[in-house]
Amino acid sequence: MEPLQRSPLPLMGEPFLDRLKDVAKDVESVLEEILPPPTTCLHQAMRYSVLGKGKRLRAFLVWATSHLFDVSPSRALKMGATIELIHAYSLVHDDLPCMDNADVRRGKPSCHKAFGESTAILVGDALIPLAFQTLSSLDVPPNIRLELITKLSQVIGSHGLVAGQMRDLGQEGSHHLFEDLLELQHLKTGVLFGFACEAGAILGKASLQEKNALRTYGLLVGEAFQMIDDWLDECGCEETTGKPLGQDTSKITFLSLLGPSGLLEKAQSSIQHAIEIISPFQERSNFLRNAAFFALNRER
Ligand code: GRG
Repeated sequence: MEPLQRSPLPLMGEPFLDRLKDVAKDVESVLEEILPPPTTCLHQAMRYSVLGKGKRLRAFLVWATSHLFDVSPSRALKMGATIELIHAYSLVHDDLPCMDNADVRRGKPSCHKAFGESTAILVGDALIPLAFQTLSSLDVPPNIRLELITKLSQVIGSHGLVAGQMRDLGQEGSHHLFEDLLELQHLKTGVLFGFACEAGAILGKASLQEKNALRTYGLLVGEAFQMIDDWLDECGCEETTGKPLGQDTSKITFLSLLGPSGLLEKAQSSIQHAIEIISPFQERSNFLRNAAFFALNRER
């Protein structure tokens, strides 16, 4: 496989990576508090699946979009933690033998490998209500809380994440054409990225136009993120990604459909488009611009 020449990181220097790390650390502390203490097997398994090595990029996107509107960091972090709980549930269920059947996640045995299959199902089942409980306790006006709850439930339901998973399992639709695969990955990956960015805007009482623009930015970043995920599955480094390579070789992926250079070209154009969309926010959107470059150039 020819090496993927990804672009140098124009704006993504140490300060950005430090900020990403700082936000991830803060989100981790919020998650520590939200999760029940490890006094039962179920609660131990929940903490095992949520805490640890996640990049927390979705939470970072909430933080960075809410930064555009001077939202208090504590609200943004709680919102980010809510999305990370949902993301963790989707990973636990996706790894199950009846789904993607993956033994390793974030550099350690996946939840069902460590705690058994039935516990892993219940971990996912318990993380969803915990996420909504967290959201419903957010210290914001009731109309904002309701908008966040409504949108999150739409995004993760049978017209969002779950629909994407059905397609991925080959239970619905087809993904032999590029457009079909794009729609599948839009549902499986994009919509949660889009919601993370829209959530920051909702917290910031942004206009409808700003909310739509930021959601579109998130969808495009999610698209490129997934393309790079497909590339890393074949050409990444196991130690850095925290999971075995080649897990998707039997699947139709962006890499198998486009080849490395076509994939890179498409991912770069999505990132370019995402950056254009946020340009009206000027310097305040530098974190978002760097997050887009990070999605493209990441090693894990
Ligand atoms: C409804 C069971 C169910 C699943 C929905 C979201 C999803 C579909 C499955 C999750 C598994 C998966 C491979 C999704 C694609 C998106 C993706 C690349 C996830 C990994 O995200 P990272 O790299 O993970 O941000 P970390 O570990 O950093 O949090």
